Amino acid sequence: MKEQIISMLIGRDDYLSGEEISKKLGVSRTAIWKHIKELEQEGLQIEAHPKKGYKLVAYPDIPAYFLLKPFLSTSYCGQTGEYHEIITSTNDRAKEIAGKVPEGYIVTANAQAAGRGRLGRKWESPRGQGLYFSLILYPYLPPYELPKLTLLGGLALSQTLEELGLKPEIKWPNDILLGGRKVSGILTEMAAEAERTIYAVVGVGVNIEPFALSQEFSYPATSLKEQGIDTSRIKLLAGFLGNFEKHYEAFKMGEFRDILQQYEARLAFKDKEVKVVTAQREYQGKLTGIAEDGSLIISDGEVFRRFAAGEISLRWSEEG
Ligand code: BT5
Repeated sequence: MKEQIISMLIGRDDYLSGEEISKKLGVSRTAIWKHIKELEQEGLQIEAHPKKGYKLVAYPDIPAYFLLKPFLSTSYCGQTGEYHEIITSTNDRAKEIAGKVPEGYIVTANAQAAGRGRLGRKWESPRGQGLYFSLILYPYLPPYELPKLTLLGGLALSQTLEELGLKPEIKWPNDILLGGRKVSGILTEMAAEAERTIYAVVGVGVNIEPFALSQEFSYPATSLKEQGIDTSRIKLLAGFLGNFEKHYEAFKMGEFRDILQQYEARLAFKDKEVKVVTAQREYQGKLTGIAEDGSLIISDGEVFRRFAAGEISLRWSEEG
């Protein structure tokens, strides 16, 4: 109910009468008033005028879908969703409800108790310090196409950061780097039958504030604050969703080539020596680019090898 009230008040310059709200939501004006008081206790500033009604003046920067409306340019991504003050993992929650909610539904959280990376790794998600969300999609595509969603996510986030004046690079397949340090990671998960995708979940974590890392990181980390950017999580999320939806629509129409080109233009370590570590062994070679199917191409001077996302980690070869 409170979320519905916010959705009605947000993005309006004028007052909305208590009567109109109560009529739309089918509850008494006293009930509305009680909800407004609760919202004020939660940090929203609402002006109440005895005749004119209510007006939302200010609200905290929580990445909740019901605060997105004024910033959203999408037709379905982020138009529905749920917000949690704390959750184990937004990806886990998204997988739980996938199939029961509309496409584009987002699960966002202010903190994650068990944020996850790939291959059982952790994603540190302290309260209020980052943006943590998962986007639920139902692509009508064969499962082998889905790793490309990670690339779409990386491109969309990079472009969102570019709109803030930053110069991100993408460490294939799923890390966004600023000044050579990791500011964001993407975790795409899915459920599929042999030929048919049931759902895909694109989970994104972005560091906003600097925080002390509690574990040894395989890669140096940074945050938007450390890169001189002060942005609201709501605007960042809305920017990402706008860019992502555009690419996703093109991708569903089979237009991946252009996306790939834009992705490659931001590729970290392009034409540099890198080390690729698979479960079985390590390869060293030059990172020459990304193949049509989204896999990574490494050349050791004689042989070109392709690596699919998910099975490897990529290291800057000088890291040792
Ligand atoms: C990733 O995995 O980078 C994917 C991270 C996806 C996180 C989002 S948050 C919302 C959604 N819900 C989830 O539960 N997950 C998604 P990977 O490439 O495996 O990188 C993991 C590694 O990054 C860890 O082993 C650490 O070394 C490092 N790391 C962990 N937390 C970090 C952070 N906050 N900033 C930078 N690096 C971090």
